[in-house]
Amino acid sequence: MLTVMNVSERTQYFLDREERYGAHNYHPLPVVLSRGEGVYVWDVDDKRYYDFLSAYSAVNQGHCHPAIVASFIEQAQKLTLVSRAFHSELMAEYTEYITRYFGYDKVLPMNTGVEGVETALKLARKWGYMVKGVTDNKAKIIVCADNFHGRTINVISFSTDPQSREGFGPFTPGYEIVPYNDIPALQLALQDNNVVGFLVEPIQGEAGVVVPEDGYLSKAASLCKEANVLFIADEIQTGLARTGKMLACDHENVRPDILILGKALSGGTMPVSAVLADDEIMLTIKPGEHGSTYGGNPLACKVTMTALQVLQDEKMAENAAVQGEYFREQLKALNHPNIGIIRGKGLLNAIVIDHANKEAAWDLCLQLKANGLLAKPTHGDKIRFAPPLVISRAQVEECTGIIKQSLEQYF
Ligand code: IF1
Repeated sequence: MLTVMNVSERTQYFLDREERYGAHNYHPLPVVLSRGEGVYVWDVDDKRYYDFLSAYSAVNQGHCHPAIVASFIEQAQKLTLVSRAFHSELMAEYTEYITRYFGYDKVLPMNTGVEGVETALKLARKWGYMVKGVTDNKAKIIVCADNFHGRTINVISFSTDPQSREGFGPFTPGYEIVPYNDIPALQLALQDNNVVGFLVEPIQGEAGVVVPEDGYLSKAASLCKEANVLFIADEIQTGLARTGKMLACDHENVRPDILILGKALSGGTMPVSAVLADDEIMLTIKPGEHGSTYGGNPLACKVTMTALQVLQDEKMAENAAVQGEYFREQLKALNHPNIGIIRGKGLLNAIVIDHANKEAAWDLCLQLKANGLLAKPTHGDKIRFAPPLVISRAQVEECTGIIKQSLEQYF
């Protein structure tokens, strides 16, 4: 059964202090971290853990990647923010770098992921009115059930998760929800000429790493093309080498009309998001119509170019593909009766815990913590396993051993 879970006095001190002064908008695992390096994090008692969450895929490059931190420090001592009232030399260098990197005409830089999503939705609507010719205020955007695209009121307007929505209404109109991974439902929804965009996660992260069937993305993209509707890929969690390709859309050779990036874009140093599109879409937003104080700040530009460069230089997508495959094989080989499903792509994986006790996934995460591996359940019975993409084969083996040991101790 479960090893008795208690925390050290020092940990409890930090938990109590945060409880007193911090909003209670999260239910974190009872661990207080103070240092990170590569695949490891250390708590305030200097206990080392494997980080199998990677801050929800924001530290794909590993904690405190030396080259990314060096760029951060160098730029932080030079120029961090001028706002967009003025130009900065790094904005010219960065916009060329990232648009060449992903093959688009232009980039609109923002900060958090949800700001990137909001920007993409505004672009799709603007394009709908100015290019497609949809009647003003009639634009509709198709989204998927069980989506997660962030927590602003507009974005939760099309969430199907009661926990994300309850008590935050009234909501924004203009969205139609179709089941994920359901081509006929999408086909039907696309018949409405007011539809301007289809917003989709190539793999649904928060829903529990739900991988659509092969061909779903490419079929959806071609249906959107036929219907003159923008295919909008939210690659905030699945992008940047996480699934074994630079973008999850690359698995099906799909080129989104609007590409949204975030999280690991800065290697976990600061909030950086980016929306990429070609001129026909991007230039529908005119000067003064959209932006953000920190959007495209010199510090973000510098750090992001390094964060993208190391993904390529260190072949992190390739490593994610190889180690992810190996990890799933190792998990399957455990053949554990309480692991219902193992699913994922690259190093974005999850298991579904099969057990009468609905707290089993949470309790197992406490057991994993006691054994030196940090992971967190999502939607009750699923545990996401997503280590930094720098993990080695030997570390995958060690972590599978920790998972095996924890399963044996708990069940
Ligand atoms: C939290 C979830 C994951 C995202 C996708 C947009 C955003 C996210 C596909 C918004 C953010 C984060 C938010 C974070 C936990 C984490 C998360 F559990 F909330 F749903 F990863 F699955 N699109 N996901 O995954 O980006 O504005 O947060 O920068 O605690 O809310 P953001």
